[in-house]
Amino acid sequence: MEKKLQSLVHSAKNEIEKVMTMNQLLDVKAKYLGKKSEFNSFMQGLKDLSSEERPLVGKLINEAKQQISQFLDDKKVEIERKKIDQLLKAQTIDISLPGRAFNLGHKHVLAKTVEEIEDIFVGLGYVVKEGPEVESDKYNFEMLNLPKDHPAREMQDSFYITEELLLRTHTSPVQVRSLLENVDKEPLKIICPGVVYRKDDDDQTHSHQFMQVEALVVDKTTTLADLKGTLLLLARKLFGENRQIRLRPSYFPFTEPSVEVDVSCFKCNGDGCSMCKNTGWIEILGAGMVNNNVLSAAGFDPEIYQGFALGMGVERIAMLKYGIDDIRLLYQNDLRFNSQF
Ligand code: 2NL
Repeated sequence: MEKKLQSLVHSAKNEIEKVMTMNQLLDVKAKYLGKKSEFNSFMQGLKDLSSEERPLVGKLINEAKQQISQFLDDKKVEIERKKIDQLLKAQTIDISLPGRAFNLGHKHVLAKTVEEIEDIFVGLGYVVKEGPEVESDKYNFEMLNLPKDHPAREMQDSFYITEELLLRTHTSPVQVRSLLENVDKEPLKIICPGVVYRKDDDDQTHSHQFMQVEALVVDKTTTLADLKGTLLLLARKLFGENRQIRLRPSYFPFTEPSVEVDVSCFKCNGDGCSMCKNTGWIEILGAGMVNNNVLSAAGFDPEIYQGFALGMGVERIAMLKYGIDDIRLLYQNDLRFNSQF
């Protein structure tokens, strides 16, 4: 009996080892442990044994059954693991495929230049101020020492909405508003970036709409020396630490004295080249000490207060910095141009 069981376990083991699929495994299980199995006939035979033999043989049969069950269970685990391995292999992602191109947008070169200028002044403690683009004749001209019949109005011909309303020709009215708001006459340090309009024929270097940044400082002790120091710092931050500046006398109705500011050529270092038209200098902005009439009109006593102001065209700064030769490129939204910066 024992021999018979042993050979049964042995042949079950052999057959289970050869099994490849779940169905085959079920067949083998039925063959060895099912109702019509040899095993079952051993169980049936137990009742014919004596009461001494029955527990001994029963134990042997049980042990054999447990062994066969264990072989079947192990095989089942093995088949399932193989199936998962095959699935994983079939589902691997081919990471050698090129990815899809993703176009990330970025700031326009003009916006970048405005922010760069803002950052320089904010670093010096200035506050950024904005105001309306549709202005009154009073704030845009009269408060800035440009009365109605003044010949200097010719320099800033505008787009009029009514006799009294126009598109601002500079951001100076924003500064006038700040002076008027400042009833306690606190020291003032502001920059005013924004779009301005002038009736002009568009060409390579002119546009009827452009961006300006103006700066204004008013205090009791502000002098031309403060203006020069600020201009030198601005020129070096924008065009390189080795730059020098040069001030030339000029005229603006809202400043006295007025200056035109040049920076030493950053291409030839002042030796003379096509960029600076062989002069070694490049004009970058206009500035001056705030005209007494402007201070008075805004309620600041020029005997007590004085200040400086400067104004620059952002397009001009951007064109110089990035070597752009036509102002119109800045407005055409051509990605071939925009994506270069
Ligand atoms: C330029 C020159 C300038 C100012 C703007 C200003 C403003 C006030 C008082 C006095 Cl409230 N001045 N602004 C002064 C000098 C020059 O702009 O070429 N801009 C494009």
